Amino acid sequence: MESIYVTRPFLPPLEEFTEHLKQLWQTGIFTHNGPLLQQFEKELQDYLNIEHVVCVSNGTIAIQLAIKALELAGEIITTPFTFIATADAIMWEKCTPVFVDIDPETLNILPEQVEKNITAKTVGILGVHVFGNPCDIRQIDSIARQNNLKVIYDGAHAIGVMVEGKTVFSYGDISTVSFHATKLLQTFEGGAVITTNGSLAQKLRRLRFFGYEGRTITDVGFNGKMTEVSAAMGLVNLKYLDDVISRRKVLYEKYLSQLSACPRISFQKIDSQKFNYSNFPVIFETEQDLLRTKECLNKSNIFPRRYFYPSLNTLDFFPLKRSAPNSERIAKTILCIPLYDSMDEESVERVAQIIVDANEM
Ligand code: T4K
Repeated sequence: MESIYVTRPFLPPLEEFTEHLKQLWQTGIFTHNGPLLQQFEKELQDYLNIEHVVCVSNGTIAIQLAIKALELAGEIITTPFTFIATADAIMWEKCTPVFVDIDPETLNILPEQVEKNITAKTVGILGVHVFGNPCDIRQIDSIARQNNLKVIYDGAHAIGVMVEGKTVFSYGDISTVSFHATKLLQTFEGGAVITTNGSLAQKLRRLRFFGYEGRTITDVGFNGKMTEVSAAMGLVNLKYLDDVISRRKVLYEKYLSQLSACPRISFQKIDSQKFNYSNFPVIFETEQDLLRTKECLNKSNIFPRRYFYPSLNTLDFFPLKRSAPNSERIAKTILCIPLYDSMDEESVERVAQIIVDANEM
């Protein structure tokens, strides 16, 4: 029986990608703000209807670049229910993550917890749009304004998501996204830093490229560039992004209709005008239920993933210790089940049936 993984990358028609490779072979330009990168950034800006998209080598570097560009030094309030990269980026930039609890339904950081944990050392808020579900942007932006804090949104999963008629990336000071192989828009590895602020965008471009402004070195920068091969993949895949999202919607709704009959599981509450169906997380009543279900799926060669486990506030190497009961409980009881555009509907039915059977009692 063929294995079913939590995700598979979207693959465009190979000839559309090799067409771009021919150009690379002709020009010999592989990196350094080349023509394909410029075109990809322009097309992303048009797609998102936003002024500034700065592509980088991955979604982790994107967060680091955002922290650097905003010159944050101190405590950054963030969620413990995220991929480790979010908190790693904070630590690599010599800031301290302050983990505050999440809403157990939306799975996103709670604005009232953010507000409660602001101290004289707080310099910023790093919200994560978990599984593409937008944070409570209005409240977070307003808390930040009142307290003179910067806001970064880690939108690693959130390409294509809209809030109040605008891309989710248009809120806060800077948003970041990942174009990793496992993401809806993939460039092998890749990511972007997105802002509506022109001078910040210029600074992000400088920092991405060793601190150069033209031929002059003006800042301490680093190497965060995206290659032309990645940009080529992005250009091709962007054309298919809406189709990918539509296909995932069909599969997502199929899961939802089949699994809703199961009284012992629940689902993420989505708060978005236009969602992207980036994951299908299932929340169990207990960790035992999760482990039993996972074992049943594994026996049928189906490999879901425990995104995100453990809750980051429980890891010893983060300096500030805080409890976050909602996040700790959710991290122990949530499982992302397979969902990708090339998955067939029979496989969705099979995965859902195994979950229903494992939770009948
Ligand atoms: N912020 C958030 C909230 C994030 O979730 C992430 C990354 C980031 C920031 C940082 O963005 P990047 O620096 O990664 O651009 C995966 C991804 O590596 C990671 O991008 C993602 N989030 C995280 C949630 O998941 P793993 O350890 O689960 O990946 P892996 O290799 O086990 O892959 C999962 C499944 O995908 C496999 O079962 C098979 C399939 N797969 C994977 C790869 C790499 C493929 O079919 N082809 C592939 O090339 O981390």
